[in-house]
Amino acid sequence: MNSAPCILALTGVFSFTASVSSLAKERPQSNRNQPNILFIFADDLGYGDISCNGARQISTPHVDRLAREGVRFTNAHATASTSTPSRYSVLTGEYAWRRQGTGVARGDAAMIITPERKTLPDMLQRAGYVTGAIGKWHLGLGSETGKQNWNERISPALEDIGFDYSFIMAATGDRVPCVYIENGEVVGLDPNDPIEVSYTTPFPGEPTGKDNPELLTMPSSHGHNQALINGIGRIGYMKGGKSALWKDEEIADRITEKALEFIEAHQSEPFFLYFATNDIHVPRVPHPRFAGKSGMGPRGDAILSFDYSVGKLLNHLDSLGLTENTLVILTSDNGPVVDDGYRDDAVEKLGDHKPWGNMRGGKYSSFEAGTCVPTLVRWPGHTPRNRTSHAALSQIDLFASLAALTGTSLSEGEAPDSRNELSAWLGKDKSGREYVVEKASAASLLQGVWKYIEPNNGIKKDSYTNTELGNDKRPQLYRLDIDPGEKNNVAEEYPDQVAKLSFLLETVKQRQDNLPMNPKERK
Ligand code: NG6
Ligand code: CA
Repeated sequence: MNSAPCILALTGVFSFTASVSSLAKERPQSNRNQPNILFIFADDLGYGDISCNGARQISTPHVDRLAREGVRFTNAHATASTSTPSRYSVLTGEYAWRRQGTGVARGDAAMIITPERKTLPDMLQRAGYVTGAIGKWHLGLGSETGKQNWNERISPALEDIGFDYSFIMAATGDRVPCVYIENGEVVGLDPNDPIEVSYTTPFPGEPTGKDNPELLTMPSSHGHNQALINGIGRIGYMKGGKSALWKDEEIADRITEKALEFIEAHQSEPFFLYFATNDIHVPRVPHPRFAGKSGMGPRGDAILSFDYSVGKLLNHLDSLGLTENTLVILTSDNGPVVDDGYRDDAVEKLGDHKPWGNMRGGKYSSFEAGTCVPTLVRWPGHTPRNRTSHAALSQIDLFASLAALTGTSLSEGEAPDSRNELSAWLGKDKSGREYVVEKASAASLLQGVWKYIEPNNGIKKDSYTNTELGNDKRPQLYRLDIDPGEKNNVAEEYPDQVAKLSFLLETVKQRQDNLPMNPKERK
């Protein structure tokens, strides 16, 4: 695949600058030509949840602005259909399924990406970027699961894996501890009211969703009956830290405000901001100014809240004069789910809205809606305007593509599964990746119009979330161009395709897919 000449030229300049300045000091001098990178990572936002992808019952004008001013992708994939593995892949450039312990993490999980690992923000630091992570984390903290002392600075934390600044929620909105953590320290903690967290044992005297249902403002539909915080049952038990507890309806504003501050503080150096929203994950508790506004219940209101945050960020770039020099990438960690464990009217008020677009499955699923996520990229002057691209993208490639963009060389073993697909991510190359690997219970491989799902013994449908998981004991093969809803398994009609794709999937698993291991040779 050919990279556009201007990119090659730019890359050359960047490499030269980076290597010269790295001789001078450890952290290379900022290069003002390197674009800022704003990565907006929505949570559980479905392909069909935004109006530029066809939603009619809900309007997302700020997200749509990115589509108008940049490229909208129809075939872009998260590597997994849940959060922790999907985020792991973005930040390490390695498929999460290669490692144990990368499934949906507890709120007291130890750091899943350990300090010796080479991460995307490490790489961008080498390129001279200031790096920040704001919002949902869900990749563990500290060195030992369940052993963090939440009342001291937690170590290791994000600063040890490449982030100069962090303001995060440890895991998810529905997992304790329900506090913000800024640079490893709980924000607003009263030392006289220390925090204790347990994922095994309730704290005597503390209310729980299970024992005190009368205190719940949002009843759960499954699980979510442990610590009872702000009237909402959570996963995990927690005690103390009352002054530090987040207010659910303020999370979007709080993290967006922190993002605006980060951008403003670093406006004159290249910055990388990993902005991971809590919207539209459960519990969906949007600010009162959005409550009831979508007509679709809290799930729809959370989409409005997400769009509002995007608008705040884009307007901020405008007002600081940074729009031209900022690459904005907006995507989601996995596909949509309607009822994800709280009775929040999402099912009742869905109406004709289709969070999964014309695809099958959703979050947790091997079918396409699990990983084919909304994806928009804008870098004025470098991405075409108002372009729709059907190129095959995988978030696994962000690492090597951003390395190419910034002229940063990757060392042996760094981001092992990531390839430079910058030209496709910028809307130039029309075909993109040769194949895409996705993982739910089963692994799938997508190549051209074909999608193969490996045989799997898992249950077919998750009755709690009403999700078709895509599991089948037989191999599955779908032709996505004529069957985007994966309704007709044509594996028996095309045994050669099944053999070809299953072989390719196995070779990827064995890391023998002809990928040159010398990163310089990666395309
Ligand atoms: C599930 C939770 C769900 C959500 C998910 C992780 C229950 C019953 N369900 O176990 O609510 O938290 O984990 O979502 O507890 S993710 O987007 O962070 O992967
Ligand atoms: Ca998610």
